[in-house]
Amino acid sequence: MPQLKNDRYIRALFKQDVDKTPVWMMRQAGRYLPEYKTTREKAGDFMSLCRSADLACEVTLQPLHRFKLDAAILFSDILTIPDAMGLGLYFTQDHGPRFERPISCKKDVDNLITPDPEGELQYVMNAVRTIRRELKNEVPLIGFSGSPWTLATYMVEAGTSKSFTKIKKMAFCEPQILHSLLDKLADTVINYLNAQIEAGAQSVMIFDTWGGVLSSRDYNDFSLQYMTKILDSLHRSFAGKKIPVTLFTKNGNQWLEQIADTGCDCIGLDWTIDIATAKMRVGSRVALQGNMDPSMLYASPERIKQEVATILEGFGNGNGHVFNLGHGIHLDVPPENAKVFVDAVHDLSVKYHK
Ligand code: 1CP
Repeated sequence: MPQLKNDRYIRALFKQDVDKTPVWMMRQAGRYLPEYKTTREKAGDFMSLCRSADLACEVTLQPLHRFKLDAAILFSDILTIPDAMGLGLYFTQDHGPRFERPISCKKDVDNLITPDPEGELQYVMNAVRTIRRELKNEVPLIGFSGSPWTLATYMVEAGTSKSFTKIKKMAFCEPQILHSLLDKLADTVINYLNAQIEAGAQSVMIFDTWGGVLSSRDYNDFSLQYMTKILDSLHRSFAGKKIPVTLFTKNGNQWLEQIADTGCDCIGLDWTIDIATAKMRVGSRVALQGNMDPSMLYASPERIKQEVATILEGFGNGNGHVFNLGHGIHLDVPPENAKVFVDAVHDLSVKYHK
């Protein structure tokens, strides 16, 4: 296996020495980049962009041509899984995802197909293979999936939600139906992420975007236990290389200790927690990813640099920090500000790695 030219991101996830703190941005490929909009127009619509290995590869690499990012992330979406399970994904005018056939009863769950990652989801694996070839071992490729709970919210709510009433009604009135859905999703995610690793993903991340809407008692039952099941069955090394896994529960700060107990390598932090506090609580056990407020990218270059410096100082000396935003980059952020951010992480972090 050829060596990565820049392996800072992988080394940081294993808490090994690095020369600078590695950085990437959630949603780094997307609508804030004019070149993304051009490629998306060429593709016609969002899912056609995801289904074309060449175009998905093109947009994956676009942010890497502009910024000195330490990792690439597969261009795809978490909703490829429910789509492949037969729910009929489509995007409405305002780009919100919707499903033609949402889940509302036991029969719907029983009828779900278990997708074959090299069948219905082969377009994702083809994108991974194409991106790996084109990356030429410059930086690692991150594969990803939604968590079972987060995928289930879209499948039961029929799209995005603010109050999550349909899925919570199912959770509290017919929990056995929801558990059978979550269990099927966990099995599907295991197959999907393992296939991404076999296709070339060098690290994987699980996005539990909506885990934070659960009560402190329900989080383990409906979200964390299924992520733990996934972690227990993922390839943790492949082709002689260890594969690090990051878990990100947005609004999940109250559960950092439990998340670290799953055996993940890294916890993704949103911006609401002080990284020094997070490090004190779990930093001896796992690496931490995060955690600048994405809206800070609207600020002046000076303010962005100051915020990066504060977060670096909060983490302090020692290994195990991957710099990132606390959630996805906003679509109206000036790309120049993203460059200021990435460069600041590299420039200002050298002193913590001597
Ligand atoms: O082109 C467009 O306008 C479509 C917008 C878009 C993009 C750029 C969607 C639809 N998905 C994506 C790409 C995407 N989605 C990536 C690409 C890799 C990257 O550069 O980071 C990733 C990792 C995702 C993951 C994703 N999709 C999540 C989890 C991460 C998060 O942001 O919390 C979620 C919740 C989704 C659902 C989704 N897909 C698209 C939209 C607009 C949404 C959010 C809908 C909602 O608010 O509920």
